[in-house]
Amino acid sequence: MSSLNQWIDEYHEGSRFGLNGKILIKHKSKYQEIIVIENEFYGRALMLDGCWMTSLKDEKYYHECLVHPALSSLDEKSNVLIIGGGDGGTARECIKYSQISKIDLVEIDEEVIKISKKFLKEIGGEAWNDKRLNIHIDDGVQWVKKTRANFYDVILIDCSDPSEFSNLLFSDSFYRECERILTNKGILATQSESPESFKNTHISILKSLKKIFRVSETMYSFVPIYPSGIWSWTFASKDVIHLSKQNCNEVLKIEKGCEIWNLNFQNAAFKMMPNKIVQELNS
Ligand code: SPD
Repeated sequence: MSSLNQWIDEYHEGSRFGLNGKILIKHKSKYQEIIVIENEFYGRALMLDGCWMTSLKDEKYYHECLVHPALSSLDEKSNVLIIGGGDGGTARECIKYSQISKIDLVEIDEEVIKISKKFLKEIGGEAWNDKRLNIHIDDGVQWVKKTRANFYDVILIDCSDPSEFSNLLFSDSFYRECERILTNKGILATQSESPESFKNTHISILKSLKKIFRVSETMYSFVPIYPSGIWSWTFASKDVIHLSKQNCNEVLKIEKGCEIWNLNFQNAAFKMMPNKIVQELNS
């Protein structure tokens, strides 16, 4: 691998988002091209098929927002399903909750896990050694289909942007299956793309979840290395959800240990829907 610094860009609809640095690995798996680069400001960063996924410096913006609004507000959270999440960041945030007894992480591409463990080991951290974490190399859509009804208390969808091989993770049929395997008081949390750089996909996810679940709420924050920076996460349930209930000691302790997420941040983030999105959802 070249020791010279070079630019690696994510191209997105006439814009590009680049990081400069030394490429540590460039590997073609059965599913996608995987690159890890070492950047001066963001540290090591992972790119899959031309899209930035995460970096050591900014990953907490993403993983803390996907996990804590759901887990901190739930009373029952024994069984957790993570779809995707092969870098381990989502699992790392989950293991902070003592009530969780089992986490199934279903990642289609084994190479993403291997490369993350080797080059980005801080992201998964202790999760990789946690007895509650069960890794399954499988297709998330198939996994959900073969799971019995009312099984998971939490489903966390930590997927890439829509593409030929991830499209189904954004479909009504998949969300319906998720609804089926979720417990009655359970919460589904999904990254729901950007209201700016992925506006149509964002609106389509929100409309689907609103149609299929009794309640769904979206929060907005930033992921600096993603196209346009502004990002969203949506939380849905068959029951009425109270996403601001962080009142037990464990949650207060978790809140103190977070870099980005806290209750105030979350409450504000749920009120950040840009008006153009509000209007399109109402039209
Ligand atoms: N534009 C990139 C969206 C990717 C979301 N998933 C990131 C995976 C981090 N665990």
